[in-house]
Amino acid sequence: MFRIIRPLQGLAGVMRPAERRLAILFQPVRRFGKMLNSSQTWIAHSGLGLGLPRISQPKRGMVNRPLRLKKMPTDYPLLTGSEHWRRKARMVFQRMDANADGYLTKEDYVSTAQTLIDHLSLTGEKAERILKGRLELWAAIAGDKTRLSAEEHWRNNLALLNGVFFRQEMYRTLICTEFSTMDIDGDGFISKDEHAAYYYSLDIPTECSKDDFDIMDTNGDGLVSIDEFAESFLGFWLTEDSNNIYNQNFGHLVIDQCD
Ligand SMILES: [Ca+2]
Ligand SMILES: [Ca+2]
Repeated sequence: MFRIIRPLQGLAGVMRPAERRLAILFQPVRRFGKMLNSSQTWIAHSGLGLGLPRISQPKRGMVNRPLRLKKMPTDYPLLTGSEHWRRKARMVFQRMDANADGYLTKEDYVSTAQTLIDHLSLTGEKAERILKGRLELWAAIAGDKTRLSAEEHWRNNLALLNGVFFRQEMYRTLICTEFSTMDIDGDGFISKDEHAAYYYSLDIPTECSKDDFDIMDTNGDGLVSIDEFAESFLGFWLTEDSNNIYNQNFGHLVIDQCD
């Protein structure tokens, strides 16, 4: 099993807050240098050469243990980019395109983060963590691009998600970063209020939050753990089944209207 990598220490202490917000504390991408075994050879390498997977190490509030997954990312078939899957990707694009100009930019991610920060009157470390998490998600998908069209967005996602780097390593840090942007108080769980606030920040009707939260909360304890979140994240992004229970889940997706 892989382990969640220890938090990155360093620059935060010597930078001014404004610099810290914009700094991307990424470590160099680890090249995938080992031989693939036979069950992994079907995985495309396409995510490796695009300059995409610059992703930071998990920060505070993250679990320092392997994710407990019923199904590993390598167990999901390669995505084909089906119409259904692209529809999901388009909806995510629309949710993230805060100014609705048809392109995703860093400013969209800053804007959605700021909406959440203002909505909950967050200050200090909490506000900075939310902003930094959103910027890391942007950097992970944008690579060296400054803006993405809807088509570039789904194509980048498809390449990233089918890449061996994502399927074997990067999924953990991406899931942790995404989880961190929803776990606002950093207690290691997403509460119903945190989930609703996340929806609010992406202009998703908050009345959809309860049902989507309950789908993720598989043990019914009223909280979404990172393991429960990881199942929904992978179920959403790595399946093309129109009946998958997580199609209307995973935070920033609502297909059409919730009922
Ligand atoms: Ca929490
Ligand atoms: Ca739970």
